[in-house]
Amino acid sequence: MASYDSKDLIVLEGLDAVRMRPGMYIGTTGPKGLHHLLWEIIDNAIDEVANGYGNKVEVVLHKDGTASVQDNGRGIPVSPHPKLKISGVEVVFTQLHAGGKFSDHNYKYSGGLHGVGASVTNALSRYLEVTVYKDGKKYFARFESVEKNGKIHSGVPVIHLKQMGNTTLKGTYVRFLPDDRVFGDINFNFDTVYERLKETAFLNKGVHIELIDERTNRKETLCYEGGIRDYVTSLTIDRKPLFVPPIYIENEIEDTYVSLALQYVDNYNESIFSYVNNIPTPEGGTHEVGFKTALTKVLNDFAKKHGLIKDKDVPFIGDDFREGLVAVLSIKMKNVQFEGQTKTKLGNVEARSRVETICTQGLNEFFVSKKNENIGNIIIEKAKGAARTRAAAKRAKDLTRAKNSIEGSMLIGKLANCTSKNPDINEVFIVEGDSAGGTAKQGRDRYYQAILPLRGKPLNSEKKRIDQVLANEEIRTIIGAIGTGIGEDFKLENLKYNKIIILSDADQDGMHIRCILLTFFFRYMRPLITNGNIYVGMPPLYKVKTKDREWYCYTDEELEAVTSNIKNYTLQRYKGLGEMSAEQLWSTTMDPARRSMIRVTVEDAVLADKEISMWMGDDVGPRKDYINKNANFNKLDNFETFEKKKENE
Ligand code: 1YM
Repeated sequence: MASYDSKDLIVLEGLDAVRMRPGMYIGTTGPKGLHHLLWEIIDNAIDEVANGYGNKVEVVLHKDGTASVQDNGRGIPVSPHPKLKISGVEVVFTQLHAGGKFSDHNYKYSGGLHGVGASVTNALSRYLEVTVYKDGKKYFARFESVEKNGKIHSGVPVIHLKQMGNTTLKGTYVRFLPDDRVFGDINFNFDTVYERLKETAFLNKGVHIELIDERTNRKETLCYEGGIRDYVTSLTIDRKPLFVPPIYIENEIEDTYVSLALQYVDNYNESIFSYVNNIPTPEGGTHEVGFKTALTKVLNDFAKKHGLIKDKDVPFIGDDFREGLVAVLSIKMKNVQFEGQTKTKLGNVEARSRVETICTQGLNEFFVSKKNENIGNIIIEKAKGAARTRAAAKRAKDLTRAKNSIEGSMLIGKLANCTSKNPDINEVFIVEGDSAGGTAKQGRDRYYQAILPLRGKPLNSEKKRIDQVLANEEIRTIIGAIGTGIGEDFKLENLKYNKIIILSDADQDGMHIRCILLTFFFRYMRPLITNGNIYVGMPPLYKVKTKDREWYCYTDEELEAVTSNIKNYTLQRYKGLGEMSAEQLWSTTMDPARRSMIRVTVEDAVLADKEISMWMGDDVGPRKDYINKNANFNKLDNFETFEKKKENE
């Protein structure tokens, strides 16, 4: 049986403090804190192999509730500490912040988020055992939490480090049982451990990590020869990377090691994952600033050098180069200082210039190479899109800011407004095409119906992005006419028309225009949709005429129904609104007593939004299919029909 004496307890006062206030050392005694115990041990093992003293770390979650970690490094020092007169192993597991006390040389990058070390794991365990394989010998030590005079003492060495015989192995094995008196639940979660190890494997290229769950007989092996390159690839694999493989650079300045992997994908997000000494820095900090500065500088230079910036182009800002960027930045340095709300932001000023220098040099080298020129072009193209979006959004914003003065301005020129000033009864028809717009102007009830003709042309090309839509003069006219403003500035009380009715042809172009408008309303004026102000007008598709009667049919089914009962009729198919006379348009489509309209719901708008994304993609096949399946507003399936009354009923 193990034994200990009073002098052991004196050494351990620090650990008792940990037990008294676990929160101060591991944050919480919930699942996060529990897993923290394991991270401390894993971090030590990883530090050892990452420093080149081994290549393998094995983590086991045992049936008895213990967890164990084994590495094949040098083994924790076993010789007595010169001052404390206890073995290195005991120092590591009983002294707070023991890491680095033996030597500062190889152990320079240690220190987790709290930097507390393995002794905290010991302090919060029922027991902890260490086996060291070193210089042909096997050593063993055991620590326990013991009760003496009604007090619990943590991490007491009950078996002092002792030699157990010879071995050909090398490394360290640690096994511990978290204390159920500290943690409510001492069950390790496989997925939590797996995700953490996966991140660790990405950040430490070539290190073999094995996770074994003996409770469920699951076993996972993790090893990434490409390191953070593989990390970036895994992040971009289902997001359409614009080029492969990721750009990769690594270098060192004055004991600061920097590695960077980056790629661009076909979306508009910026995803930078940064780390310092394998610790995530989600709040960023000086190292991220250094990287961003370098990226902006190098790409601007590239664009200039290759004459990619034309006079008409919007000048770039840094953000433009980070649209669609997926990057992992990992640095290792001494004496890290964390700042910020959650202490996950790097504060060291020296990191900024070092990272900037390394990234600038590395990226320049990459883009100077002839074979990478095309990648540079792709990124610049992407950035140009971002710059245009930005400029368009700003224009739209300025426009709405100036909305009070807009009424008399040029922009509103195309709007044929109504006489009434009562928004409750007023309607505006957004009509596709100038000629149909003209017809609608003649056919309307000018007292409460306004007409806004939309030139189809600038909108119906397939490659329209929403930013280009915003830049579009017609859209800006719509914004001005509706009166509410957009985005953050939106104010429903300024709405000038209770009904906003989209009137477009029943063909692909018309469908596209409808989608663009709905997407626009969805993204920038969503309350109009939730409030039920947006409608899609339904012009008839056919006119059936006999000697003494005529019918308008709005769907193929209706046509079928009408024509099955009559003989000797003529059939006119309306290909566009423009083919109708003013009187016909009024009676079939605009007259509230006779027209059919669809009130647009958020679901419809979401669908339109998705469709627009499809349109922007390059893969024409699925896009066409999708449009044909989903974009047919005349199919009515998805819509509530309002005011559906027909002349011929
Ligand atoms: C399963 C956990 O802790 N491995 C480990 C830890 C150390 C060393 C090797 C090590 C470090 C150094 C020299 C050094 C630690 N040593 C210390 C301390 N695996 C695990 N493997 N020799 C061996 O840093 O100089 C702390 S951790 F402080 F004793 F040096």
